[in-house]
Amino acid sequence: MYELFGYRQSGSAAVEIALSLCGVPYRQVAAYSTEDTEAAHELEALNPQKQVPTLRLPDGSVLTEVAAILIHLGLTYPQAKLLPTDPGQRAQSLRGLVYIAANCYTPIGIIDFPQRWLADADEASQQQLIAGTRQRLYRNWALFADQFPARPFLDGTEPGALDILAVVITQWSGTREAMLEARPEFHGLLERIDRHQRVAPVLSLHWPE
Ligand SMILES: N[C@@H](CCC(=O)N[C@@H](CS)C(=O)NCC(=O)O)C(=O)O
Repeated sequence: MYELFGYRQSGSAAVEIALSLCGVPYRQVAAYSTEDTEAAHELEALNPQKQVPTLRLPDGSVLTEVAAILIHLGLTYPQAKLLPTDPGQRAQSLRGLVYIAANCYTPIGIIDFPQRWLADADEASQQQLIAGTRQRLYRNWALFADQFPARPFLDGTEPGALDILAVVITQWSGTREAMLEARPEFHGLLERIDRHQRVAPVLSLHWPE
């Protein structure tokens, strides 16, 4: 059985949504790096970055990196329609997943843990790093909105892996509010994905209205 190491309101919500669409049973383990729990130690043993989502596969192997996990599930369970079947559209979807992981998920780690990048820096310097990273995060989402069209969803007629990752990773650091201002159409798309029946049941467990 799959075993998902995750946490409330974290990136693991995207994997929960995907697993539910795949219709496969899985066990959830609540773990987070800052907690001194048995589950957090187990997470670190599986993933030295001690980050969620971390997915243990039925064969015992371990998958980290949310984009890789979503792509793996999309390829393994095509009936879940996580990835477009058209090769050109699928290529853009893979590009989008990697774009979000690299350009929009990574900044969140800097905002949440500035001391990892500026060890021994004073509070003012850390706040400066956070403010600069936040502006870059909003810029990266605006550029995403400009390059990835909704047809009517990012993955086509129904929300797929790219839609799922976008709605989860925009939950933090004021991204939704920034997009309402900078890219209102994209903000509207995110709200449509939030409410879609393929996404809402699991997403709302993490972010109730
Ligand atoms: N590169 C990873 C990033 C995962 C990540 O940053 N997860 C956050 C939760 S949303 C985390 O576990 N943070 C705790 C930490 O970095 O100590 C991915 O793409 O999946």
